Amino acid sequence: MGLKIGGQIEKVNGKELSYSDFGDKYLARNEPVVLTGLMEDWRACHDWVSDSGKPNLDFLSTHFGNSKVQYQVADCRTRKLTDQKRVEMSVSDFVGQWGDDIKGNALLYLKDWHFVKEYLDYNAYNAPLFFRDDWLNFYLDNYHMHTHPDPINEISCSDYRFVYMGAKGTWTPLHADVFRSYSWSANVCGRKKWYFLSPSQHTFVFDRYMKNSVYDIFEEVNEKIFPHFKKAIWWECTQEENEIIFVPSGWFHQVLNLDDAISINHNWFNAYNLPWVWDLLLRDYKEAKEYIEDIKDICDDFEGLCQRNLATNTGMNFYDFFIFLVRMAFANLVQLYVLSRNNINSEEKRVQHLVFNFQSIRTVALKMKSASCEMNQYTTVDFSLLRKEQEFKQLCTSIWKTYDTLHDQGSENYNVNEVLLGIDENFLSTSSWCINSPENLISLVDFALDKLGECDGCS
Ligand SMILES: O=C(O)CCC(=O)C(=O)O
Repeated sequence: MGLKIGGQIEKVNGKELSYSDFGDKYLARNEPVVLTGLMEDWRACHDWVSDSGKPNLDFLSTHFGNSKVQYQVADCRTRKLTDQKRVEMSVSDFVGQWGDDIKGNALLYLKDWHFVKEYLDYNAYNAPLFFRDDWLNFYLDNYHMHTHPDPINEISCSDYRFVYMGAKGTWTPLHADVFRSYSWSANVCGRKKWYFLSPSQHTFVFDRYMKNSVYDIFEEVNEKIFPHFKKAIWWECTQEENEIIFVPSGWFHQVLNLDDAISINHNWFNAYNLPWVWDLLLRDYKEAKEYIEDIKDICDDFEGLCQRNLATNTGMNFYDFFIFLVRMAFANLVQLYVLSRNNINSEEKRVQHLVFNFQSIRTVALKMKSASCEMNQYTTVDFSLLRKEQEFKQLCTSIWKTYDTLHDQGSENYNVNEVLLGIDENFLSTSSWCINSPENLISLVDFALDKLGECDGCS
C-alpha cells in the first residue's frame, strides 16, 4: 500500500546555524531537520570507510572484533514482540556474516553498540554543538539511572551513544524513541531512508485501544486492527553519507539502509523536552499500574511493585527520575553560584540558559507534585553529602565546560572542590539543602530563579 507523503525534511548547512537558532527552530518547535557539513574531521569517517565508500570491515574487525555486543545484533527478518529478535555475538562474528543475504537466513543489523563507553580513548567523533546539552548522557557518565541495576540492563542503560552498522536492506521498525528523548543520527557511510510521523498523527498508527502500534509500515497493515492507518501523512527523507538527522521528541519513525551503512547516534534530553519525558513516564506508570490492578488487594507493597515494573519496562521509575532531577537542579545551582562570584551580568547567555533550565525543572516538579499523591516518600538528596561525591563533581565540571563551549565563553579557572565547599548558608539557606519531595524541589528552583532574576535583563 502506498503511503501518503506530506513533505520532505529540510536540509540545512550546520556551519551556518548558531546554537540558539537550532534551539529556537528545531528543539523548541520539535521538528526534524538534516544538517550537513558537520562531520568532516571525524576519525570514524576516515578509519571506518574504505576507498570504495563501503564500510571498512577489515578495520572494524581488526580493531573492535573482540567487542561482545550483548543482545545488540538484530535479525531484521524475525519479529519478537514489538521489536526485531536480538542475538548475542562478537563484532568479528557479526562482520564475518555481513551481507550474507540468503533467503531464510537471518539479516543481521548491529544496533545500540555502546561504542564510546567501550572505547573511551578512540575519539571516533565529536558530537556537534547542537547536541551537547545532553542531560541524559552527562548524568549516565557519572550515575546509574537505576538504584538496583541488573547486569543486562546495566549495559543497555550505561549510556545512550550508539554505533549502528548493517548491510543494504537492514532496517528499523516503526517506533518512537526511548524516554521520549530527542535523537540524532550521523551517517558515517551509506544512505538511509527515513519515514516520520508527527506526534499529532500518532493515533493513526495505533490500534483502537491505543495499546499496540504498527510494526512495519510497508507490510500489509490489517485495517481491522489499525483502522486509521491509511489516514497517516508521512514525512520522508533520504539521508546521504556525512549528513546528520535530528529526530524530534516523540516522532514515530521507520528507517531503511539503502546501502551498506554505518551510523552514530545519541539519544538525549534537556530543558526543552524534559516535561515530555515526565509525561511519558507518568503515562507508562498508569499503564503498569492498570496491568496489575487485579492483585492490588493481595499485594503488600503495590506501589513498590508498580515502580519496579515501570523501571523494567521504561528504563526508569519515579524515584530514579526524581533523584536525577534533584541532582541536575543542584548541578545547575552550582553553575549559578560560580557565575554569581564573577560578574554575572557579563554572562547573559549563560544566565538565560540557566533560567530556562530551572523553569523546565520547575514545570516538571509541579507536574510530579500533582501526580505523586500515591507515592511514598522520595529519597532525600542532601547537598552537604552530594557535594562530596566524585560523581557530582564530575557532573558539575562537564556541564560547566559544555556550557562554556556552547556560549563561546573563555573558561575561568574552575576548581570544583573549592567551588562546592564555597557554597554555604549565606548563599543557600540550609533549609534548602535536603530535598525529598517535589515541593522542596520547587522551593529550591524558586530560590535559583529569584537569584537569576536579580541580574540585568534576565527576568
Ligand atoms: O538507523 C536506524 O536504523 C534507526 C535509528 C533510529 O531509529 C534513531 O536514531 O532514532
